[in-house]
This record gives sequence, C-alpha cells and structure tokens, in this order.
Amino acid sequence: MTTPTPPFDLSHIVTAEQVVDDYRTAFRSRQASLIGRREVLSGRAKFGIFGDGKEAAQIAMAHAFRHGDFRSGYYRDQTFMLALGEISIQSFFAQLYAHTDLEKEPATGGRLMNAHFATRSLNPDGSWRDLTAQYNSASDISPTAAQMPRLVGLAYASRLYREIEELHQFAQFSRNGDEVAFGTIGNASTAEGMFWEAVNAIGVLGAPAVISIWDDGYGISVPNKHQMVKENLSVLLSGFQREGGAMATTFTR
Ligand SMILES: Cc1ncc(C[n+]2csc(CCOP(=O)(O)OP(=O)(O)O)c2C)c(N)n1
Ligand SMILES: [Mg+2]
Repeated sequence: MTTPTPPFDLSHIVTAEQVVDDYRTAFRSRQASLIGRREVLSGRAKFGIFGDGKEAAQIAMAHAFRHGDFRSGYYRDQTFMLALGEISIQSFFAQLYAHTDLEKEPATGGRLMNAHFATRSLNPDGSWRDLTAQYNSASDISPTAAQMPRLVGLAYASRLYREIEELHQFAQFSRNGDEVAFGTIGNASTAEGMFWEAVNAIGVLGAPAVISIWDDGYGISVPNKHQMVKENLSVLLSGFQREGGAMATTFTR
C-alpha cells in the first residue's frame, strides 16, 4: 500500500493528531450549538445564543493565543473557549441552565446569559493569580460593542508594561508587555461608535491587539445593508491600514 503524497507537506507545522484534535473540538462545539438550541426552543432552557459557523476561525485564533494574552469578546466565542480548555461542554450547558454552583459554572455562577465567558484573575482567598501563566478572558458584558474600549485598555496596558520600567516588578500581570489582546465583535455591532474609536485608538497608540469580526451578514434579523455604508467591512477598514510601515507611535517587541 502506498501512502498518497499530499500537494504540500505541512507536517512541520501541524501534525495529523492536531488536525484530528481540532476537528473533534469543532464537531463537539457544533453539536453543543445544535443541542443547546433545541433545549431553548423546546423550553428546557430560558434563553440561548450559540457559536455555530465560526468553528474553524476560532480554532485558528486559539492556536495563536498564548498564556498571558487576554480576550475581550462576545457571545459567539464558544469554540475559542472550548479550544483553549477554558470551558467544557459540561460548564457550557451548566451556564445555559443558569446553574448557580461556581464549581459547575465558573464564569458567572449562572448570573449572566449563556455564552458570557470569563476566566478568574483572583484565587478564592482574594490574592492575585499569575495571569502570565494562564489564558485570560475579561468577563463578557451584554451591551454589544462594549468589549471594545476594554480591548483598548488591555492592549495599551501591555505597551505601558513594555515601556515603563517601574511596572516590571508586577510580574504576575505581564511579561514585560509581551502579550496580545484579542478582541471579537459581530458585524452589526461594528456600526457603533465604540468600535471605530477603539480601532483608531489601537492604531494611534500602537497597542498590541488583534480584532476578529464574525460577519454573518446580520444583526439579529437586520441585514448589513441597513446598518453599514458598505456591506464589506474589510473595505471600510482598509483606510486604517499602515502606509509604508509608518505608524503614529512605534515600539519594538
Ligand atoms: C447596545 C446594545 N443594543 C442592542 C442589543 C441587543 N442585541 C443583542 S445581540 C444584537 C445583534 C448583534 O449582531 P452582531 O453584532 O452582528 O452579532 P451576531 O449576533 O450576528 O454575531 C443586538 C441588537 C444589545 N445587547 N446591546
Ligand atoms: Mg451578525
């Protein structure tokens, strides 16, 4: 039996085991979406919102995310959180059923709607955890786009940790600024002013952030054409691109 030769040998980048593992995560996440939606529509859970359709992009994002990095995102990020191991299928459904036991639903103890993610920065005794040794997610909040100003703050903090020597003593918060803040937002929410202010501020400040827009063409039932001047967000954002490598502020990593 001969082994078929692939057109590109990617084995130095990704192993077959990793591909299968990623597929398993995506498949489990999709099933959680389908089963969760059924639970809501049949009245067994009060409200639900799910992340189907974004599995592949979020698995790729999880591969780039490192310990010490921060997420400031919204309710579509279940696959990303699953891929990081920061939620489980069990805790995802515990949140859907508003389970108040923090052991079962560690993000919010059933206080928030489902798919509102968060990691803990404090130990039970109130002391700080070492945030550089864990994946961090700020706590999701309900107003759409409200995660964006916080993304600016998280990213700008890393830049300050790079440049201000006195901050280096706080080694449990930052590895001398060598982190990235990852933001996620829905297409319709980019119609809000906070989004554009955040994109502009991140560029001006030279703050290390990555923004992913999950564009499904709709905000609830309203199509993009009723919310955005141009339906293609990449076209709208292209004006922010750096020209000739010039930035308002420069820094070195
Ligand atoms: C400030 C604010 N206005 C309205 C809402 C109600 N709301 C919740 S989700 C949503 C649609 C968001 O659409 P989009 O940003 O495209 O995200 P998607 O759910 O499509 O991924 C709206 C209007 C809200 N949560 N906050
Ligand atoms: Mg949308």
